[in-house]
Amino acid sequence: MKCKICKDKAEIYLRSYNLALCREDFIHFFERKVKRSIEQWKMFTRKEKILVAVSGGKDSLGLLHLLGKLGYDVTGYYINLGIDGYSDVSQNKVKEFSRSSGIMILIEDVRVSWGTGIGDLAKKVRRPPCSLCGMVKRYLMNRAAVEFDAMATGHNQDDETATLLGNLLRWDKGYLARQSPVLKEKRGLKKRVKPLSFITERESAAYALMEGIDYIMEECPLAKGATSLFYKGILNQLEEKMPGTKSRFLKGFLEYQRNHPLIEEEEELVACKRCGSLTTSEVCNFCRLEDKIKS
Ligand code: Q46
Ligand code: ZN
Repeated sequence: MKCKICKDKAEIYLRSYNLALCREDFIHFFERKVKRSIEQWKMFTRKEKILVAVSGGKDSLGLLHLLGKLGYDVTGYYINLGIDGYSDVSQNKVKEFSRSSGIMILIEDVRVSWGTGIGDLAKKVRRPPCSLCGMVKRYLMNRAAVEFDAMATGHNQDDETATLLGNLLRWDKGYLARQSPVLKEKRGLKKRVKPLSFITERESAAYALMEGIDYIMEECPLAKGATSLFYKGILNQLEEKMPGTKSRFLKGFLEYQRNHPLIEEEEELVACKRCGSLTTSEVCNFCRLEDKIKS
């Protein structure tokens, strides 16, 4: 197969676009697509300081690499969650990326303050690991983002469509109202952006490989059985039969949401007695977790 643009040997075929591209033209296509999302959704400008959450995986490292390449003011942020056989490998990938790219990455390790990783902790407090992990990551990320203008994550189109499907199946209006590539700065939380919202998992993996990014290929072992993986499987089956389904699903929702905005019911927020972050109760979930660990 030949590249549609330069007629050289194609390296990748994108079925939903019916487009075959060589390495160079794919990289160009990918970068243009992300840049367009950043501009169309007014995510950020070159004057803003962006904190990019990285996990060591293809999406987040690819995003940090790309934003650095496009000349944005980026810093990475990595949390070592103390997950056996996974976190230390991913941290090494992150460190190596920082060394070779020259992009600074701030590193935090939950074991330093808690003496244990997220898996053990979840057992102790009897919560599903991903729900605990999500809460901890959000809190630490918000805290780290204080000196930045926005925080970016590497969620791709596959992640976003799986989340959308889950939220729709539960008719979770609160989450649906907040599902967007950009969440403006609000109530003590920095602006949150997802520049890879319209990039497929496959495109993201191809970009990381073609750009020579060394990332962790394994998935987090605690993700096993997560409903999001089940939704991804179902969406992949739909995509297989009807190419373009995921993209239409997500774009259609965002378009509808733009014309008929769901109004998020806002609970009243107060400052957490311990840490001062905004929360719905006297003491925030994170501080309550720390209290439990100490006791
Ligand atoms: S890191 Fe944490 Fe994920 Fe692992 S425990 Fe679940 S939420 S799967 S993105
Ligand atoms: Zn608190």
